[in-house]
Amino acid sequence: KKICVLGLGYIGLPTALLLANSGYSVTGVDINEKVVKTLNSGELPFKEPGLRELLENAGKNFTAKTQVERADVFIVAVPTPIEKFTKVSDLSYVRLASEMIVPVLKQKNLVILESTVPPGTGERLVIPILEKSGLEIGDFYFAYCPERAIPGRTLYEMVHNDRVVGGYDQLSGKLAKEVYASFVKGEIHITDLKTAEFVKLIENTYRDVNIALANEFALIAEECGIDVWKAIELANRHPRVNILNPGPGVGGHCIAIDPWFLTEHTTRGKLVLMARDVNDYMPNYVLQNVRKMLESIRDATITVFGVAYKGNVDDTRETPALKFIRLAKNEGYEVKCYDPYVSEFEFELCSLEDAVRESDCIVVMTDHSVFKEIDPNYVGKFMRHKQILDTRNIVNREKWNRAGFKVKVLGDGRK
Ligand code: SAJ
Repeated sequence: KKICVLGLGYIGLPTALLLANSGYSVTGVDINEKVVKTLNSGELPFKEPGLRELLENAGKNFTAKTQVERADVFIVAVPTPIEKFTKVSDLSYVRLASEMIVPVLKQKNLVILESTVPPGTGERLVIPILEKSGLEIGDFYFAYCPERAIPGRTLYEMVHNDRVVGGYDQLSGKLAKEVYASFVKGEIHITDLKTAEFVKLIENTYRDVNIALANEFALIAEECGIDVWKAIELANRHPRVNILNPGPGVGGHCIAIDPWFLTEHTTRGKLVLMARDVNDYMPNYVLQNVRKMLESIRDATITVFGVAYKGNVDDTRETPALKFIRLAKNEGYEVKCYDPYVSEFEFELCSLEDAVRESDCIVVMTDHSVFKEIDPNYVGKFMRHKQILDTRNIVNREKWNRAGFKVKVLGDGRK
């Protein structure tokens, strides 16, 4: 059987390679020629543990192209960004991918949408585009099958997580399940189209709201002079309480976006959007803390440790670090960034030494494991003032104190 995967990004590429490794003949399609060339020369367009081995093992079962070809199954895994100002989903890539399938769509083909979309998009937008082929739904099959893998553990989770498959009709659901069953070890649950679209959105909204709650606790604790980290640790000893970690805000291409998709067609969603607001405020709050630490220093320089949106990944999409850096620069601070994972970013990235040279305060924005190993005695030698603000609670306070650093952890309740 032949499968065409449209969109070779963080989800499309691993999915295509898992299918190729399961024996399908897979064509990966991307409108970005650079991605196609990179893959065909045996290289990867981004890092993800285990992906290289999969590409090597796929051999002839996988080729990358810029054009869609005839196939039995089409999987659409293109990005669905959010329009910055209106906060409305941008479905232009989904539209384009669906239109690319139209000329090659045949009877009994199965089209699967994986991209995150507002509930009802499959039926309202995608199926009508596919029907421009002259075929009617029923002549071809359609399913919505969201991905749940977490960047950094994508391949493990793609194989081991349970999956939800939303079929337009029973047969569509059954056929889509068969495709995923070739590599998924978790359970595959069949439901209808719209429910599957909705499920994806409420999963990420659940996480966003819970992170907002942790952040709100940090803000309250700070005012009360309480260490939120200790408080959360104790609260989590309750058998039915599991509070997440406060931090500098929520980034990534899903959690900060999906709550908007969920609410774009409804009159409800106040709680959901209030959580968005809390999380979006966190970079401002980080700056408020930095301002206090730099109060008496003229022409202060800030060193940002980590611009990736979370630990141990190279992804900077929607990273809260970007908002923090922009705000800090607008106040006249010089900002230097260090992130050993990231190679491309809106602002220049420095080596560790250059980033801390003549700096007045380090701000840990990302929980990369390597940051825990940094020697405060070493970086302290380069700095003008030895101060560190840790928004992730990952540095060892005693160790940094011993090296002469003033340490502030976000939410620790200390002035
Ligand atoms: N974060 C916190 N505190 C926490 C946990 C996370 O501040 O306790 C922050 C992270 O630093 C990051 C953001 O939240 O900035 C999101 O990170 P994440 O690790 O929670 O999630 P993502 O965006 O990498 O992946 C999520 C996952 N969804 C859920 O856990 C419900 C993943 O399973 C999805 O597949 C993915 O979104 C997606 O593509 O939808």
